[in-house]
Amino acid sequence: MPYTFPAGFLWGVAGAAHQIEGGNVNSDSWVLEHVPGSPFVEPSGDACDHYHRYPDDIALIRSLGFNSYRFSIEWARIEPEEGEFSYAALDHYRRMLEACHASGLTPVVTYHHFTSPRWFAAKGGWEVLANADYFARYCERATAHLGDLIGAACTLNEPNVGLLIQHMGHMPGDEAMLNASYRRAAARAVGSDDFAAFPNCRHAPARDTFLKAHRLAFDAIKAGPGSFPVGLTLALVDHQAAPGGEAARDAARAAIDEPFLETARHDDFIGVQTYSRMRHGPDGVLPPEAGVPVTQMGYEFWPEALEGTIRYAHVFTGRPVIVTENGIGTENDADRIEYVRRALRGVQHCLQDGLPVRGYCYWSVFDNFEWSQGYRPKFGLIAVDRVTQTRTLKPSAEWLGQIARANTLAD
Ligand code: GCO
Repeated sequence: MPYTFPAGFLWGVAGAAHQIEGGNVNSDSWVLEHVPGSPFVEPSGDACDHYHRYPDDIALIRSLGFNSYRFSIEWARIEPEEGEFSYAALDHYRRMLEACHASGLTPVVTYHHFTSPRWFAAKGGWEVLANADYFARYCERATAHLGDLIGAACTLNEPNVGLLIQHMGHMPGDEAMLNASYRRAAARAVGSDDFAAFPNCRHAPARDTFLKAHRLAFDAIKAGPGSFPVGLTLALVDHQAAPGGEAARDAARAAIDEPFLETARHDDFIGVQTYSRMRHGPDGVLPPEAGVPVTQMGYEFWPEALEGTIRYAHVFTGRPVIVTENGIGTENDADRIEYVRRALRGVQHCLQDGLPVRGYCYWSVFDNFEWSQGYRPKFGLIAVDRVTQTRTLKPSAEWLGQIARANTLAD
């Protein structure tokens, strides 16, 4: 049976400033991308030049059939030096928001999507609890300038992702992170004693700063202007227990997700961002199961994970859910369509069971800068020529746009 989604369901595409804007030279990531021993395989460079091309990009997103666009505003541009706010940068994001409204897209704004200004990293970044106040002040100033045009807001993007990746064994532990040569090289490059950027910070101390920063930011954004839902987004894998792995699964949830889900109980919604599952055995995380294909990121192709994480996040928090990210890195666009079709079936099942799921944003609108892995993974509905910046629609863009326009998932 075809399934029609609730009226007003948000159908969006998602992106993030540093991954698509290009030339984000004042960010902590830019510094790390250029130091000797950089953990990045290549620099972000021009990215998708979205900073200049947003009018055409927004019109393109709308023309495909979507009714929402999730993007992030860049702290490194808005507050280039401590306490110095750029009205030119804020006006840029105001024009983006106006372009969304003019074309009929509800803007979902992320205040922090991994990158921070250099000066913030030089002050110890997220490792220092008191630094939460800087983030709150930035949120207050940005909201003062933009709030009347925001449709929904995410404070922090995936503050738990470092804990998750460490748990998967794909990132060194906190002590190794502290002693990484690129961290010292970055500190030298900006003339400071230390340099703690989001990807290379010690995630155990950072956790408490994130939790504090989120609450302060929530209040700052709620002070207005504007009246729109505010929430947190989390990197949620569907934790599954193989026989005997129940305790390991529960321990992983308690360490990676639950402190954040706990605070989200006080929010307007919880942003669920899911790409795959994680299986736990008696001795910890299990490798991909034999016979299950893996994506370009090395994750199991497991679109059903989304249904599991929506249920988990909603039951834990009691809050409405927006799927703020779901997608797949693949060169094979038919696999993307298959992945999203199955993930949307999961959303359908949740809705049919009465769960308040308010929207679905595909990650990502463009093939873009996938952080340390550079431009190799292809998450986009739209391909981007790295030299000419020409945009080319993939079949999945039109396929998903058609579902969005019809608000219906066909058989
Ligand atoms: C994240 C981020 C995105 C990524 C995406 C694909 O989840 O890490 O929000 O910036 O690009 O998830 O890995």
